[in-house]
Amino acid sequence: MSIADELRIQTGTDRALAARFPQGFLWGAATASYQIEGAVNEDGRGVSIWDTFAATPGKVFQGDNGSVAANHYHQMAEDVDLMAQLGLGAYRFSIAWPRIQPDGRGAVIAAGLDFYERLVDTLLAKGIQPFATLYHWDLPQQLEDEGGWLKRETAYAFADYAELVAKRLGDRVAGWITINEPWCIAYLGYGIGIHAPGKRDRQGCVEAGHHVMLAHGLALPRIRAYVNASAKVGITLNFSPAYPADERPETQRDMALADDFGNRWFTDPLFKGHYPEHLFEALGVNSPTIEEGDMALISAPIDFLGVNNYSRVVVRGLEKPPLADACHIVAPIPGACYTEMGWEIFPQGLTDILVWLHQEYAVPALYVTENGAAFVDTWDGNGHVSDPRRVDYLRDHIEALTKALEQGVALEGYFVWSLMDNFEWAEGYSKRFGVVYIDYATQQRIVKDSGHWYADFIREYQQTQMEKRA
Ligand code: GCO
Repeated sequence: MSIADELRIQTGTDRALAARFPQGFLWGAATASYQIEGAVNEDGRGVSIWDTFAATPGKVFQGDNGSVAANHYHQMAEDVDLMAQLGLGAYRFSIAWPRIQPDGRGAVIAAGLDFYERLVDTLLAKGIQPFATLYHWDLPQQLEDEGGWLKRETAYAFADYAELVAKRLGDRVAGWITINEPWCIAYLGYGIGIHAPGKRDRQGCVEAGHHVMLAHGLALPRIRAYVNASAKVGITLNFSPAYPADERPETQRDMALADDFGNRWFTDPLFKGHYPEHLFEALGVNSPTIEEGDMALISAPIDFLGVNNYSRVVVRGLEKPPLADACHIVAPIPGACYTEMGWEIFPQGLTDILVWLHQEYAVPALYVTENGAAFVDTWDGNGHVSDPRRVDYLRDHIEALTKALEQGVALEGYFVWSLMDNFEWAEGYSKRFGVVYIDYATQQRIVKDSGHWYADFIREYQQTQMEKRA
């Protein structure tokens, strides 16, 4: 920990910040199956689209893949111990569909369900609430071979899979997230092809987006049928709030386009039961095929919305209206600070997106299900990884949450992305997001300064809660 950090803690800044959070606020960390588990050929796991994509030359940085990753499949108990040491109240993980159903439907692998059951029980034994994401991008390859998310059938297969997981874990999992980031699945995976399955098909991209939302809608009642009364069921979306570079009318116009594309594409159907009016036209495509009843399924009430936010975009209007995904995004922004992902550090964006969701959609409950930063971290070979910029990032974003709470936002928890360094999709292992460092050569875990800071902060929070009650 740096001297500056120590001083700040001593002077009570973090304590005062911690005291501003309400009772019962959940402090957690998040991961996803393909990014940490490894063990891709074990216990009958089927092939996922990310195995295939990563094996395709040129798709992932340096040809990295998730076959070993952070070896979490084998070090799960140790990882849960670490979470307990950090004092986490909740852990968000994802379930790998191909571990449960190697072909995406039919035959179920007992060992797959057993693994997640062990994880859930190990968490509960340590007093950590399990939050399970059912789909964080590792689609069984067999389903992709049949058309993947371009096909409606995939949504029905997902609902069957969701039900069988809920049947097994429904009595123990506190939070259920059907799908992680439909926008990334549809646009990055089927639109521009920088994520698995690597398709470049503009029309297909909006069809895929609709089928992913349908999957969510179909799965909701099937999950609810098996979960206990206090469990919450929701979905996680990613947000990139848009800000104007100037006051020209062209800028206002393009900002609205960027907002429809980056934010409203999935919140409008979820909470208003229709897609943004001009979105598909603005993307230069036709509306996806929507069957009768789809929008009612998609907009059925959820218990919470998961918000993933890392950054924002600043838009400068072009002379002629661009396609919604081709607005001029100002970069770099003069004077701004960036993470290793090239994402601007802009905590106010997190406040704004939470307040907007509250005001625009009256979302019943919100969790920040991902927020964090990649920096170049170096391990000193002993017990220390100094990452002062991540400490600042986390503190500033946690402070941004208090500004949303003050405006009446029903925010119930925060999950830092990520618990540990992991396979950062197309960036491979080149980007480290963890508050725990992974030495990939030895699979040793080293808590970074940011992890120690987060643990201290959680402790401060708990103490202030106790004092309030006394
Ligand atoms: C996402 C994914 C995570 C990423 C993280 C950093 O939000 O894109 O959910 O799996 O690793 O966001 O890019």
